[in-house]
Formats: sequence, structure tokens, C-alpha cells
Amino acid sequence: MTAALPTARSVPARPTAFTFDPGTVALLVIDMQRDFLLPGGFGESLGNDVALLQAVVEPLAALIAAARAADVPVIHTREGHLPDLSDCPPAKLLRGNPSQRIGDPGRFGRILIRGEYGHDIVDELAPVAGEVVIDKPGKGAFYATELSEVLARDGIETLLVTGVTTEVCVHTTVREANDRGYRCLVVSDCVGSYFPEFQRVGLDMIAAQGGIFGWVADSAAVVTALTPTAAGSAPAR
Ligand code: C5J
Repeated sequence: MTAALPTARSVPARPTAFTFDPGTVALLVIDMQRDFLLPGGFGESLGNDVALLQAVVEPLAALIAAARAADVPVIHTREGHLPDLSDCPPAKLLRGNPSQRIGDPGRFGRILIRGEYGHDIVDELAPVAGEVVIDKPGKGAFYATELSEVLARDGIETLLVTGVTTEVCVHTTVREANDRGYRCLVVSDCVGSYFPEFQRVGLDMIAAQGGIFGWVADSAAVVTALTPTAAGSAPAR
């Protein structure tokens, strides 16, 4: 990956300061979908407290706004399946003992089915025209998607990773990204878990062992680094 350029920005982070070139960075927003976040949705039907995920919305909205202002690409993902469930392995469909399964009718339409209201992104974080939305059948954003091609096309080398849930789709995606050579900064208050202990340990695991999967910083530090006046120069795009 490239060495720091003159336009490089630095973010206080764990385990070390994180530098990035604003011309080769993208903000990845993972699965901020109604099915996971809204009361009455799939996440809550699994017995989860969705308030823990909703706490992510406000700081993430501010981070997305900063990325857009800095001309940093914002890439959204949605976990979900085709209406005939042909892309959902039986092992995923039948796992656990939820009151409702993927594809069943739920309060917001068929659960985690593409095109349904619940499958889409919450209003506060809705993509704007021109932003890429990756539909993914798995937990990782690279598996069976066009994400690699999108990143290569846009010359992206570094990912600012946000979304839900920390220990599932965020972790899987960060691990996939690592194996593909991307540098990942996970934004601590812009990722969320239904389980506070998984949130804490999930973030610790990213930064452990000298940053085995990447770096961890809070959104205030990332917004400061993205803001041209604070960073002292305009982005390279
Ligand atoms: C889960 C996700 N937790 N987006 N999905 O099933 O993390």
C-alpha cells in the first residue's frame, strides 16, 4: 500500500496513530437496515435491545456528512436475500430458533428480503444519489458482491468501517478486507452490537497484537481529520 502522501491525514487511534490519504479512502457503512435497527423488526424479534444499535445513528450521520463534504466516497451495504431465497444457504435460514425467520412476513415486510421496507437503510442514513449500495447475501461485504471491483475502480486502499453489528458483519468484513490488503480503521462509536460485551471485545480484537485487523478511533477524531479547515488542506479529489 502507498506510503503517506503530503495530503495524508492522521487520526489518534488504537494501537497507533492512523494515517490515510483522503484521495484513496472510502467510508463503508455496513447494514444500517430497518430490520436490524427498528423496534418491532427482525433484530428485536430475536430478543435484542435495538436501542444499542440506534445509538450509532447520530454519530454515524455526522461522519457520513463529513465524508460527503470531503468528497470521500460513502459505500453502503445491506444484508439480504432474493425473494425466492435461492441465495440463502439452508444452514443460515434454519439456524437458531427465532420467532420469525429470514423470508417470513414481518412488521416491515418479508424479513431481510431485497426490495422490502425492512431491508432498506434507516431514513437518517439513506444513501444519496451516486453512492454505491452493495447488496450482500453473507455477513462479509466482499463475499458474492461487487465490492472488490468498486474499490479497485475508485482506487480505494483504505476503509473507514462503520455499521452493525460489530462482532458479526463489521468483523467479518474487516477480516475479509485485511486478507485483500486494505487498511481498516473501525470507528468505535459508529459501530454497534446488541451485546455490550461483544462491542467492547470486538473493538479490542481489531486493535490487539499491534493492530491485527486494523485500528480503532472515535468519530470525533475521524471527522476532525476529514474536515479540510481542521486538517489544514483540501482533500486530494
Ligand atoms: C447480523 C449483521 N448480525 N449485519 N447481521 O446477522 O451483523
